[in-house]
Amino acid sequence: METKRHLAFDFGAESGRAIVGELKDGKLEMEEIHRFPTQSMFIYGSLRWNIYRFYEEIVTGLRKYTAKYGSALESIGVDTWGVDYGFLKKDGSLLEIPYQYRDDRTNGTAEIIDKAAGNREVYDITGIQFMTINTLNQMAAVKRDTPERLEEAHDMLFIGDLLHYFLSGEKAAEFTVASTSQMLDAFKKEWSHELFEQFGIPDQLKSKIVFAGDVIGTIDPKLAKEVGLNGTVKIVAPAVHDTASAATAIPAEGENWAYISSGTWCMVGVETNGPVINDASYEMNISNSGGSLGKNLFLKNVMGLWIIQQCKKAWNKKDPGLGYPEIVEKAVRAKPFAGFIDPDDDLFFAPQDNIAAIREYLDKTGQTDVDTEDIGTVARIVYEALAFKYRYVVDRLKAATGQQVEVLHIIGGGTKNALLNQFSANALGFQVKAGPAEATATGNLLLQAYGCNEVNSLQEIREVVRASNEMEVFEPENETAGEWARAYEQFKAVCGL
Ligand code: ADP
Ligand code: LRH
Repeated sequence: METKRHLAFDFGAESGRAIVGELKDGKLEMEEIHRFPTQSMFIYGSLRWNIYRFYEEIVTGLRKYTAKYGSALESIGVDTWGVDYGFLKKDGSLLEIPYQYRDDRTNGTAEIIDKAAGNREVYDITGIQFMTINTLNQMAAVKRDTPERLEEAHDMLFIGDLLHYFLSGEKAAEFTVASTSQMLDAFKKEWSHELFEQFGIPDQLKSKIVFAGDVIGTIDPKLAKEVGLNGTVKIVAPAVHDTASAATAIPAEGENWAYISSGTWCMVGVETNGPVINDASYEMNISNSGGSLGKNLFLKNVMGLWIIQQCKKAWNKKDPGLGYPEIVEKAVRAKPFAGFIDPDDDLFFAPQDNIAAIREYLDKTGQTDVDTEDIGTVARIVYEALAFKYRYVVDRLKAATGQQVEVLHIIGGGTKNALLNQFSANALGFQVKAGPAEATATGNLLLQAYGCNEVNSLQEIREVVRASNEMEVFEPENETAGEWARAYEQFKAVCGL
């Protein structure tokens, strides 16, 4: 039988990778052929994404593919973080360098949104958690500061969609990533005409919505030739939102499970068959992020491993060789429950110096005796805080949906941290199943395979994921259960939750 290979480009906020996938006997064989840092840059006094470098990394990935596998490739698909976009001018070129969602231009936009449309109305339409990173906030900033840009812009494409456009010339907004904008009608799965009108966003920015598995186009023939590809290479939309591609690849069976897509952000959620928009979900500020193949991702963003990434940057100035495994090792040896922080405090969103931010948080909450010079202590505080926050969010997801949760699936790069997996089981008091670490690329590849008719349903996709990956199981530790329960109460008290 002819081999069909797919190539996933998965861009995270910290790193990106190109992964080849091939379905064989009900299993997905994967190979990473290219990895590169992503990360944003300061330019023109603002934080932006170097989008043409991302494009070049894709071209490098394609070259590495042909060097190893030859000229035949069935399809490619790109997934990235949500909310960020690029504007195109009428002639199809980029209007400006795309902004990074942590840029401070969105300061003050929460008030603008509430005033213009009313938070409850925005939530009832979109079902999306209020966060200043949302595309709607970015639009409010553009309208306030540079309204002429909105007039000049002919198209708005999310980062992954923009990369698909660079590769194929086709303009489309994939549903899962478009849903993160807070500009989509969650039930109709279409742009919200009301919100576009209320915010004065021009209609031309409503790019055509496509769904995961749809064939968007083909790689530009000149580019294909340049990198050594032969014939037509399809661009098949994965869930362009990385979290939704990752959720596709949750190796879950049955009901009563929750998940964490663990990376720069930790997205804590349950899967539902449709949007859950009610008083409780509004009060708790929970998102209904679009899922693939008809699913809805009822989830909350937790600040995630971003905090430790930023600490690592600071530690690496003194000790460039310090990697994540060494940081985890130091945390293992540090004293438990030395201090408590709320990972979602604004202090940690975009600090100049995250260790100073942790110090400030500890001081303002009266925890002045914690040694923030000690790497293990700081890392352990962060990992414990994440585990506590997972517990806090899972309790809220259960309350808002009435769903039971008996097992937690953790997927994504964060699963490589066994200590955090164990802490999560301890904080939640039930079993944690960890893996796959490359869930996002796995989901991306299997959605491409779905688009090429090699698998036919979400159920089949998850069977393939289970057959192809070993999960690591973490049970709550009985001997520390009392300590974790007491510490959780302390965490909530200190953090005012
Ligand atoms: P993103 O896609 O958002 O860039 P990833 O899913 O690649 O993020 O996850 C990266 C994070 O996973 C790192 O910031 C780090 O905290 C964690 N991580 C990766 N490898 C390890 C490891 N070997 N030990 C502990 N943590 C790790
Ligand atoms: C995770 C993620 C998350 C979004 C954020 C911008 O990578 O896509 O789901 O909220 O980035």
